[in-house]
Amino acid sequence: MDPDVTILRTLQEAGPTGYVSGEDLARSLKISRTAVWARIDELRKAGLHILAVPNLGYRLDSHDDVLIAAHLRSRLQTQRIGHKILVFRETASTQDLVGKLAREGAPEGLVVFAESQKKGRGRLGRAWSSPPGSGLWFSALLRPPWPPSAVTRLTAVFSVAIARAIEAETPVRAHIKYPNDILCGDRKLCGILTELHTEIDRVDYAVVGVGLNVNATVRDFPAPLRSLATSLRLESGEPLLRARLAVRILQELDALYAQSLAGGFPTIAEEWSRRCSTLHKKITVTRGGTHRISGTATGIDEDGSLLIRHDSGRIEAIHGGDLTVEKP
Ligand code: BT5
Repeated sequence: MDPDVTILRTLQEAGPTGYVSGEDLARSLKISRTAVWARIDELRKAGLHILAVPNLGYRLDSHDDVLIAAHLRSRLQTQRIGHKILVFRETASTQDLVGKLAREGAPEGLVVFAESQKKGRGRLGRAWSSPPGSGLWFSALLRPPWPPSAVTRLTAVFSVAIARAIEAETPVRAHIKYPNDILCGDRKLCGILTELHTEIDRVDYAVVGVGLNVNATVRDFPAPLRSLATSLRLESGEPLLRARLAVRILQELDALYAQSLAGGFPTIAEEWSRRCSTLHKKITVTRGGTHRISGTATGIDEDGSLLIRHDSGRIEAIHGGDLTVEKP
């Protein structure tokens, strides 16, 4: 195991007030005390606050809002998601990075975070605003053994995982809006982007990107977004530790993804429906700019497609598109 992960796990196990001696760390890692010191120094340079007190040892101050791969890894207990984590200070788009690593053969479960993105994107080439340090901008690599038509499930799995994590870690009440948004009231808190690489009738890989506004203030958003977007901080009135939230999201994702692989997607679809604010309402879905489908949203099917009941009673399954709720 990565020595940084072992060091951080040991410091976490000692608790917020406990110290671990350099000698104990050196013994369990089978390296010298000087080498332990060098690792700790690197972790400090990366932004972690680790106290060193003579005769007591090292203590981790858990109130740092930094994203560090070893720190995230040390707190995860997952089967698949996050077995490898990379964190970049700045990148064009985490989607592109993960796509490139996928083509080079990276295994499922890789997660890439960036503190900021220069070319963060949404669907259909739309821009995603990703200013430094204010949110969680990450992409995960998955290789589900599903036909391409079933991959919309992933967007639902991610939506439920994020909604659960927000509920567990914050006082904010968020809800899902089909197909890929998490909102607070009418404002967008999070967007999910599922991109696929397919081979005839199977998925080679899927890259699922998450943009979640965590500590953004109004000024962090570009002017046109200020009336449309929100953040967990704006909603709850206080800043949050992004690493803590990230760990919770990855933990929930791991459990839900495993459940969907084991045939348990219908239960996830039920939870998605309970958390979705746009069901049982008259809606219009616009696809390809002009193609409109109107009816009542009733749920999602086993592939993650939205079920719409037309006035005639006919049920149609659709995926993608932009949804608007009709005013009564
Ligand atoms: C999405 O697209 O909502 C998917 C966004 C996915 C972003 C993540 S960040 C990590 C990974 N790397 C990437 O490059 N992308 C993914 P869509 O439904 O098309 O919504 C895009 C629209 O959301 C834009 O046209 C804006 O109106 C709005 N928007 C842009 N930035 C926003 C932000 N930070 N918060 C709220 N809304 C935003």
